[in-house]
Amino acid sequence: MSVAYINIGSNQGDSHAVIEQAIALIEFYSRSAAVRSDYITTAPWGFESQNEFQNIGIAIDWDKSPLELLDTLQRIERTISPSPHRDADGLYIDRVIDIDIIAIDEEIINTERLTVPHPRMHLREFVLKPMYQIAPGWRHPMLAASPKELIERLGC
Ligand code: PH2
Ligand code: MG
Ligand code: MG
Repeated sequence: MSVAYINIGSNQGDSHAVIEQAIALIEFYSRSAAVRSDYITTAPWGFESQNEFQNIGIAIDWDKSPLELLDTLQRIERTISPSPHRDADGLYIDRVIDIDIIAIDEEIINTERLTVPHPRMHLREFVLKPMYQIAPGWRHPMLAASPKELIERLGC
């Protein structure tokens, strides 16, 4: 059994409602009750848009493989909203729902489909602050730092 740390974001539509729907589906498929952070509201990171994001961090128990978790989360994303997350040039665009694996215990995974810990987690306030709430004792296995230390390094 591992603990999976997941971040869910939305900056289009009824963001809180779709995020709650995503959490309910994740709880159903993981047969686990999510530990959840507060919602955090931030400006879009890495692209221009007037629509602020709502993000939340959750922790769940997961007893299958990391790739089965990725498949499950991608299926939930498509169930909630089939619209793409990037434009034709590969740039970020507004999205109804985005569900990202941030970490699985303190494992390091580097495969074509999945990189864990999430490669940009240490650059993102909307990932680090929820992570600090749900997993203050977790340590980044490559950066050797807790969520609080990563928040301090980022200066947010
Ligand atoms: N997700 C992105 C790009 N930018 N910005 C915020 N504030 N929140 C996000 O979840 C987010 C983002 C790519 O997935
Ligand atoms: Mg994302
Ligand atoms: Mg994503």
